[in-house]
Amino acid sequence: MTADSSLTAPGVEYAATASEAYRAALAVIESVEPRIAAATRKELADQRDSLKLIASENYASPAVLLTMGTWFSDKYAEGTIGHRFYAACQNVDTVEALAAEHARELFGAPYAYAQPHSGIDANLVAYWAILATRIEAPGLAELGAKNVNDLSEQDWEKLRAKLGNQRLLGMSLETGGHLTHGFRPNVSGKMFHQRSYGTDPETGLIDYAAVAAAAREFKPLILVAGYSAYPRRVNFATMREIADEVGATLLVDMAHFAGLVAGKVFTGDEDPVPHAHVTTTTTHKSLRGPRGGLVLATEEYAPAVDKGCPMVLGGPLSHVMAAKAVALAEARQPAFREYAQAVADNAKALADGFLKRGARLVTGGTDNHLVLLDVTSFGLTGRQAESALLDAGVVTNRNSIPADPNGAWYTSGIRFGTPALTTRGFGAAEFDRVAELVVDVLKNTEPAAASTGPSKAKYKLADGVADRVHAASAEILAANPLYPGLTL
Ligand code: DSN
Repeated sequence: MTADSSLTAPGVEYAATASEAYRAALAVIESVEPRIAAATRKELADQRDSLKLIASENYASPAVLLTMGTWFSDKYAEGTIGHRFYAACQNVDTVEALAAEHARELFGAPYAYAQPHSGIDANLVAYWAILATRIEAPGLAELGAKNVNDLSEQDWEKLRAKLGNQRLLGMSLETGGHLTHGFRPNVSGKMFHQRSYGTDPETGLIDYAAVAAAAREFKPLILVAGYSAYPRRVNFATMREIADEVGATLLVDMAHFAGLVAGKVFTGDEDPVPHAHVTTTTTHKSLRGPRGGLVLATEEYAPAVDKGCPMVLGGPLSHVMAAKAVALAEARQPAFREYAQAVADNAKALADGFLKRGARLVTGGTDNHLVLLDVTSFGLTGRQAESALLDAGVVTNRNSIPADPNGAWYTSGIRFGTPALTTRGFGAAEFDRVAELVVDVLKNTEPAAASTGPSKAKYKLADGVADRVHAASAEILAANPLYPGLTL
């Protein structure tokens, strides 16, 4: 085994050992439920054979994936390191402490919490930690109590009402914010009075003066920065100034771009960690780890974040925390910086490839890992474009664009991301070819009438195009294999 588990050039020994491990694991699974073994093999084949451009997906290393398949899965460990509600958690403590240590070192954070099961969980932990620190603790002090259980029913009701009556300002969904930033279908929208800031309708960029004006007027307890479909960088120093001016806590959700922060592509004002009070992330997107979340915090918020379980979370997934530690160790290797820079360079190459072929991009380009294509210029909805691309083996997701005429279900955009294919070894030339193939599909797709009238989902892809694009992408994919040397 080599210490460098880089996926694009793994050592021969690494690939051979991983192959043996997977063959053995699949044989064991096959003996119990062969259909699951077959689906697992098929998933690898499908991932190997498609152009995966979903901005929130990646390919974790065999070391990360294999770490999840162990007996740590069987252990209950509610509580936190050294303070568990169950006995015999000494090895879970080791794992959780290592994951937190790697996260602190990688991101330069005073405190890290490795338990969240997802990005939504990480944000919930963060919200409740902020509420506990800023509302519950002073409320208890005012009432002369140390613990919520010491309050009378009447005082507890008053405090609960206060906890449930706070304000949150975040980026609007249609300009790239996330559901967990206070939107009604998500619990965050039910917990908080929410307002949104958007982007400048002309440039598509965040207008910091408008954010400041909204913050002054709304006076939120929490200002949320971060996005899942905004193709530009954010100045977190300015966001912190805005938060400080109105007495808000700055929460940055870096779920999408954590890999660019870890890889030092985003530094200074663009690195959220030194500026935010609390930073949340997923671990499986550009960070290339297992599915899960992390919370980073200043000393002020750390004690409340540390109570994430049982405050908000169920028992920690110790096997996933172990895999987070492995992935974070990988992200601390020099090769990860090269990877992160390539992710950003490749996004630019993809954007340029679209622009030179006449496509329209939200904000006119990108300077992070994602590109948002406005498919109305092809006369299509996002849903039609997504389906036609999938027919040709190009895996993307439809996404709203600012002032979207087709709403959040059909949408008018397609979001592309470079983290996954960069892991396979794609460079600028390959991403330019990807842009060419995507434009080929979209130019040859037309909306189609449905029997009940025109439908925003129906489309017709011209004959032969899917085969042509499949054949062209098969060549690039073969030249950049997924898990090279891994045979089942
Ligand atoms: N599903 C993630 C994304 O695709 O951006 C966010 O929840």
